Amino acid sequence: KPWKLGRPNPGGQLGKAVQKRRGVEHGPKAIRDAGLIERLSNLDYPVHDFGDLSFQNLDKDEPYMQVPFPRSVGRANKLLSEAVGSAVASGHTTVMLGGDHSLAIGSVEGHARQCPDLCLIWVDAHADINTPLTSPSGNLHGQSVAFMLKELQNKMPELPGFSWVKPFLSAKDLVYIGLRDVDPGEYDILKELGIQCFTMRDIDRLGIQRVMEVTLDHLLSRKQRPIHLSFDIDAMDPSLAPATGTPVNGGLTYREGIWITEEIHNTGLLSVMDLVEVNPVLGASREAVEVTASLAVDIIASSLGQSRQGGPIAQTQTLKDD
Ligand code: Z70
Ligand code: MN
Ligand code: MN
Ligand code: MN
Repeated sequence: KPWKLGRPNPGGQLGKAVQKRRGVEHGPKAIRDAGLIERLSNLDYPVHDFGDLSFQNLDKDEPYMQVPFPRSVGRANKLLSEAVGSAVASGHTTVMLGGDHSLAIGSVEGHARQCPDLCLIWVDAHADINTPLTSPSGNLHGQSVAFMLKELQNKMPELPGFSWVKPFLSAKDLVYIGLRDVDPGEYDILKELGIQCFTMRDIDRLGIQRVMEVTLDHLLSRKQRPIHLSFDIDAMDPSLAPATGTPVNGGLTYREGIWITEEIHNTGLLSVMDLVEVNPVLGASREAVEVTASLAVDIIASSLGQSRQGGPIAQTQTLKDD
């Protein structure tokens, strides 16, 4: 029985693939309710909550090929891009709460306008690198990265609503962590572009410490530059993050998730992070929603410097050396 957030469950009666995921727009409220602002305030930062952006669904927004609502999603992302861009420009380390992962298009684009040499760490069960032509579902949350990559420019049709997005990221400036549900067309793109991917199998093989070492070396060894962390809560194991649209078994443990974010924090280079795909309508119980939102708060706080040892961590050293 779906938990109802004190109001009728808008997704409950609807069977179709897109509509089934309704409710993800309530993710930010659930994350705030789980205490995000208080937790960040404890980290000695002045925290400014810019509040929610309001997005309108456009009336005549016919699917393009099989992509639903392209103009509305494109317009929302343009607004988000401007909001993230101005937050970064005014010197904030910025946290973007979703919503679904298509919002990364606007978030990373707005960040890149301010910081053209940024690199991107995509933590997700999914690669979200389908083009509208390879996508099995049509859903834009499975295509975000394809809009960003220069190398995919000639594989992207001109989608209504997205003419403002010009590809801005090179494949070498992107690393994936946590993949375990990759579509055939995505696999081909990842291989062809030689993108650095750490699937769950790689994490099992190498351990998360080594994965992060190689990730940060790959992105930062040539030069120090701003990091964009795009964290899809479905990267975490569904036992820890049940309230999400596309749970996939065999995900990150709590400690792997926190290790990733601690290591990113320790670079001192985190500039923008996204936390997306918390869907309070899909939790099987109130508790399922609360554990998911509370995990999201832990991931954000850890990315921004909350430590497990009561003080700052000197890189790859033991407690006594810190
Ligand atoms: C599938 C698609 C996806 C997130 C689901 C699923 C993609 N690869 N991404 N949920 N965050 O439809 O493209
Ligand atoms: Mn999704
Ligand atoms: Mn995703
Ligand atoms: Mn995902």
